[in-house]
Amino acid sequence: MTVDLPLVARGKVREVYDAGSDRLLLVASDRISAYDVVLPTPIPDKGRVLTQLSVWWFEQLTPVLSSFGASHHLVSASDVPAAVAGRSMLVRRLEMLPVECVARGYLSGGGTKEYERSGSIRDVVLPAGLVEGSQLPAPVFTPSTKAEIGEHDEPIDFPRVVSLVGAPRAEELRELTLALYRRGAEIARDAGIVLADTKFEFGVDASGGLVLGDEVLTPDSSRLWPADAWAPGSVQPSYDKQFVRDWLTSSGWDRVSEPPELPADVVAATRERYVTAYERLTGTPF
Ligand code: Q0Q
Repeated sequence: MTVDLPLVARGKVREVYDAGSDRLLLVASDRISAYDVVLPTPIPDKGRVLTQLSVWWFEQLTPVLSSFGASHHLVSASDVPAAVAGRSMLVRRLEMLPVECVARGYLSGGGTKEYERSGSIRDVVLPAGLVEGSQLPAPVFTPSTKAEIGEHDEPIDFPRVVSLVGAPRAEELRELTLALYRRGAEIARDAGIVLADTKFEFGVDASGGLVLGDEVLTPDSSRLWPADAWAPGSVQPSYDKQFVRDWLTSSGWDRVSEPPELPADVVAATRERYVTAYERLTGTPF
């Protein structure tokens, strides 16, 4: 079953359709990617869980958005085509800003490499002795440019953000990104989940207002770690993708050839992680 609307954009695991002059339809699939590759085996209900999680986060973050005079783009998660019911969002069409607004509360991935090279992340000097997985003294805004689909985003510094969107808006993006991250991290921690980092995308509506777009605080846009397994000093286990990553490693896959199908037990365990994350965060059954 497909969506009978013009396709606007297609990512690894999501599509965007034209739903009218001021509307888009964001559709989340059950596809999962690991090591930057889309795997051949879908995870049942992944699209539905991540969509409903975004819907819930938009509600939780509305007070923070309002305090900045900003809003979010969600119009409806029910007024959508039956073929994609539960895994799609009708949203306001925005003029998207060309900045990936990333907030990091912990040292990981590219942030660790930057710290090991320079003792800082972007323009924030960090204390000595931090290791992979360390909590940062305070969350850091680490923007990047939006790469073409399939390419890696390019890290940029704050002056570059200013050159892209102007100083007032750049400052607003940094402060709002950090405020949204802090609120998300607080809620996640109460659910036993470390929100290590996350990526927000913003746009501007017809009246020039700043609007939070895209998906929000999902396992696909964030690094989520089980809090009870947090142990700085090595790569932390991913809350949602660790079973997949470990099985792929054990399978001997070379990360270059076509990835293998996932076994049923890994699919089931991974589905359970998504459902559990939803139920712990929202306090409601999926
Ligand atoms: C928009 N995307 C992301 C994407 C591929 C999602 C276009 N409210 C909006 C949004 C949103 N969200 C977009 N454009 C205008 N108004 C977001 C990057 C890309 C698949 C899914 N693309």
